Amino acid sequence: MSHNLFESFAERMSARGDADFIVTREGRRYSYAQALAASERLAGTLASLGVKPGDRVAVQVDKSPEAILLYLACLRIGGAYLPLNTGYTSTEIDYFLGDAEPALYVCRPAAADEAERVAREAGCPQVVTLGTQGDGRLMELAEQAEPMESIESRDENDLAAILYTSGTTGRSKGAMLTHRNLASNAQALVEAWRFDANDRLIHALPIFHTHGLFVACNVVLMSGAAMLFMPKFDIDAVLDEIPRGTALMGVPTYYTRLLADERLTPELARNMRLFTSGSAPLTADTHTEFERRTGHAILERYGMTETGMNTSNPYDGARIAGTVGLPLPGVEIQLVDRETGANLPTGETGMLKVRGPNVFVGYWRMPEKTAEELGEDGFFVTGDLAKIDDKGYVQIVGRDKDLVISGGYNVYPKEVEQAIDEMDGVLESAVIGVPHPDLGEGVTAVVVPNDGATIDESQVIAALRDRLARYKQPKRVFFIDELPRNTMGKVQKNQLRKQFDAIYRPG
Ligand code: MCA
Ligand code: AMP
Repeated sequence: MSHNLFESFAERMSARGDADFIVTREGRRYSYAQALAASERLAGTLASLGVKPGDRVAVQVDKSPEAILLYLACLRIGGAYLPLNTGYTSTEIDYFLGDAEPALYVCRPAAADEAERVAREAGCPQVVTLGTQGDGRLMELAEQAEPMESIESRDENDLAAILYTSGTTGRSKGAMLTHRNLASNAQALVEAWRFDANDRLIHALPIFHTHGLFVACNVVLMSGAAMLFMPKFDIDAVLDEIPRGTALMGVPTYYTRLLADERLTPELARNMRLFTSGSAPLTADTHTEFERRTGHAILERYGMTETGMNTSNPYDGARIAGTVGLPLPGVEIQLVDRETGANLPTGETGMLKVRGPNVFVGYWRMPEKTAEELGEDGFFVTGDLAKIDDKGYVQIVGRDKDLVISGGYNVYPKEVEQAIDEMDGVLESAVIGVPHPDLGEGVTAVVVPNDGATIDESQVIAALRDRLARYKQPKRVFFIDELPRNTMGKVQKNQLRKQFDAIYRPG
C-alpha cells in the first residue's frame, strides 16, 4: 500500500470539486478540482525535466498559489520538496544546492541569470523560473505537458521534504521529513483544531517553513478548507480579510501588530473561530490583551522544523497564557536534566525531548549530527528548556541552544559571528537576541575591534549585505573592548543581553 501523503490530499481534493482551495486578494482563484488538474500537469512537467522519485526539488520563489501547486506536484511525483527562504543570498543558496544536490532548482524570474550561475557551480542540472502571477518557464512548460495522472507509490518513511535549519555550528542542516511525519501531524492538527470544509484560513505566512507550508497548507488540504491567500503579512490586508475568514495562523509579531491597530475589535472578528500562534514565544500579556480586545483566546502551540507540532493548547478547555499546552495525540514528551539526562519530576525545569510519528528521520547526510540529537530510543532533543505543570501543560522557559528568534525566523548567532569575524579590523564578536517590541528579539552584534582598528556599525552591516539573508543581519552593532567570559573562557551572553536590554525599548 502506498503512503504518499498526496493520496490523502487527492481524495479530498476530488471530493471538494469546485469548492475554493486558494483565493487571492486580486481575485485569482483555484478550486480544488483545478488545483488537482494543475498538480497533474506540473507533475508531468517535473518528469519531463528529469525529476525522478526520491529526487530533491529546490525552490526559492515568492509566495503564489502556483508555488503551492508545485509542492503538490512534487509530492505526486514522489520527490522531496526543498523550499528555501526568499531572503537567502546566492552565497547561502550555493551551499543548499551543493549539499542537497537537487535534480531541479526553481527560482524567481528576476533571479534567473544568477540562479543559473549558482546552479551550474553547484552541479544542479536544471533551472526553471516561477513568478507570482502564474508566469515563468515552469508554467509555460506545464501548459504543454503530458499530465501525470498517477500518484507515485511511496513508503511511509520515504522523504516528502527537506527543510534546512541553521545549526549552532553555523552550518545549516537539512531536516528529512517523511510522508508519515507530515501526514500524522496534519491529521492530528485537523482534529485538535477542528478544521473542516467550512473553514477559510487567512494565510499570511511565508510558505518556505513548517508553519506556513505544513501547519497551514497541509491542514487545509486534509480538511478541504479554503485559503484566503496573501503574499505576506500586511496589516491592512489582514484586517480587511478577518471578516471573511474563520481562522488565522500567525507568529507573535502578527498579534502585537494587530493589537497596535484600533481597527481590531470584537465586531471585526465575530466570524472568526480560531487564532493560533507559534514559532516564537507569545507573551502572556499579548495573549491576555488580545482576549480582552476581541473575546478570542489565542491558541498557542509549539513545534520545530524537525518535529512539526508537538504540543497545543486545547480547542475546548483552558488555553493558558504563557504555556504551549499539552502534547498532541501520539506525541510523547520527556523532561530531563541537562547534565545527567535523568527524568525530572513535575514542576522542575529541564530539557524537553519529544518522540512520535511527527519526529523527523535525521539530518540529510549528517549521521553524526543526527545521532547527537535523535536518540536510539526515538526521542529528539529539542534544545528547549521547559516546565510541565501538574495538569500536563508545557511552558517553554528558555533555550539551551544559542538561537535568536526574530519575527518568527531563527537566526543562529554562530553563522553571523563567523561572517563578522572574517572582517578586517574585527578581533571577535558575539551575536545576541535583545527584546524587541515588534520582532520579539532583535538580532544584535557586539564587536571587539582589533587594536587600533577603526570600524563602525555601517561597515559591519555592509559587509554582511550580500552574504546573509536580511533577517539574519544585526539591527544594531555595538563595539566594546572585551567580551565578558566565564572562567572556562565561554562568552557570557547573558551578561551582554542584560547590558543591551533596553536598546530597542520605545521612548
Ligand atoms: C523581515 N525582515 C525582518 C524579518 N522579516 N528582519 C528581522 N526579522 C524578521 N522576521 C526585514 C526585511 O528583510 C526588510 O529589510 C524589513 O525587515 C522589512 O521587510 P518586510 O517584508 O516589510 O517585513 P515584514 O513584512 O514586516 O515582516 C515581518 C514578519 C515576517 C511579518 C514578522 O518576518 C513574517 O511573516 N515572519 C513569519 C516567520 C515564520 O513564518 N516563521 C515560521 C518558521 P530591509 O527593509 O532592510 O530590506 S518557524 C517554524 O515553522 C516552526 C516549526 C514553528 O513552530 O512554527
Ligand atoms: P525552527 O527551528 O524554525 O523550527 O524553530 C523551532 C524553535 O522555535 C523551537 O525549538 C522553539 O525554540 C521555538 N518555538 C516554536 N514555537 C514556540 C512557542 N510557541 N513558544 C516558544 N518557542 C517556540
